[in-house]
Amino acid sequence: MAEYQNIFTRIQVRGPTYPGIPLERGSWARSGKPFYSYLLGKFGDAQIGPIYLGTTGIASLICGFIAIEIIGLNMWASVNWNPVQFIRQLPWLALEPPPPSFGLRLLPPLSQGGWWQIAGFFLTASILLWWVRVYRRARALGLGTHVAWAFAAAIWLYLVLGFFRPILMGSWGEAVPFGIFPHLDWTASFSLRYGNLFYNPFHMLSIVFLYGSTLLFAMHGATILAVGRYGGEREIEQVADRGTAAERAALFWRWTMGFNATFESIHRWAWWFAVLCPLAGGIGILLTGTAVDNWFLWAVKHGVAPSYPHPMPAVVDPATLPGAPQ
Ligand code: 07D
Ligand code: 07D
Repeated sequence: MAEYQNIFTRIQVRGPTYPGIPLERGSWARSGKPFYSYLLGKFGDAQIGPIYLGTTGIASLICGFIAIEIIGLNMWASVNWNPVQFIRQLPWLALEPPPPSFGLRLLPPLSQGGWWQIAGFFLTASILLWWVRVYRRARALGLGTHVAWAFAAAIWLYLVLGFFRPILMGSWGEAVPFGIFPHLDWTASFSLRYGNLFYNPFHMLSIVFLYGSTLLFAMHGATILAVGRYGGEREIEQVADRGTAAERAALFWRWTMGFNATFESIHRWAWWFAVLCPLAGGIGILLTGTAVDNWFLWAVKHGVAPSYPHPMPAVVDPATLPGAPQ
């Protein structure tokens, strides 16, 4: 039978707009009179606002704006301030970190990584301030801080890529450039330089959790949509008080695979899979070039990849011989 398989929400709840629970002292007032949007209601809650600006939120937006501004203006300058070329070439433009010769020097010349450092500083400040906002808003509402800690896992990978690992390697030149395709080129050459990241067990684990997250998300989203007709999307009540929806959903999975998650545990599974993806990934990146220089050779050494016989005698690189031209 035909089923509703559309991404758009079917029902939009309307009534008096909801201002939210009273806030503790010291909080900012919420801004903006709430209103309804039919179009946004197709994707989520139709009520827009009120929004909480707050000190860290505003500071984060300002820092983010400065970072994007520095990145954008540098990219624009790199095409001689030509607006058409800026738009046309945008995905290929970059703001690169300092060259390796500068090591960990702070503030090299602006055109040689100085701007990259300043932009990185403001982007990082913006992300960290946004983290504080997420944490504090959760606390103000009496919530757990699960969202903040999940966000922290992503920030961990971000900081490993652009801050912790470059410091351990002694060079900002190890960090990721700003730019859409340039950061993909960096990713590919990083893998090549360190002997194929596929053989890094933490890259493997990160992929497990990435793929696992999509699988869990698909199973969970589908299950809840399937029992929506029995009120299944009232998930939290059904953690403790299994209605017919929860019973049916559970039985479906017990029938098809013999075991089922619960309305509580599935969210714990989802949270851990999502968090472990960048957490494991960050460990893998931190080890690369610091503890392990070539993941393929590492894998051969540990029996993960086969070692091939050497049909040719080893040749010494003439450049390393005494008397070789420098
Ligand atoms: C859907 C939520 C919305 C977020 C979006 C991203 C920006 C960047 C800035 C032009 C799922 C907003 C993008 C603000 C604009 C400038 C200077 C989240 C959703 C829509 N990557 N990456 C992308 C970032 C790294 C890799 C896209 C950021 C590592 C590969 C986008 C970071 C490595 C591919 C993007 C970061 C890596 C991408 C889509 C930070 C290893 C793709 C992202 C801060 C992990 C894909 C052209 C998306 C693509 C892609 C942003 C880091 C690899 C531009 C902000 C260094 C292989 N990355 N990335 O939807 O299409 O995320 O690239 O660390 O194939 Mg990346
Ligand atoms: C980037 C966390 C930081 C993001 C933050 C967000 C803003 C903007 C704006 C809302 C994504 C900040 C947001 C500033 C907000 C708006 C509008 C999370 C980030 C804080 N790989 N690979 C991974 C696969 C290969 C390589 C992870 C698959 C090749 C490198 C993941 C394949 C080579 C790195 C993964 C594959 C290579 C990775 C990322 C297949 C390239 C990493 C997980 C099928 C030739 C990263 C250990 C993640 C990592 C990473 C998947 C292949 C290189 C699981 C499926 C062999 C260098 N790869 N990869 O959550 O952690 O990222 O590695 O071929 O650094 Mg890989």
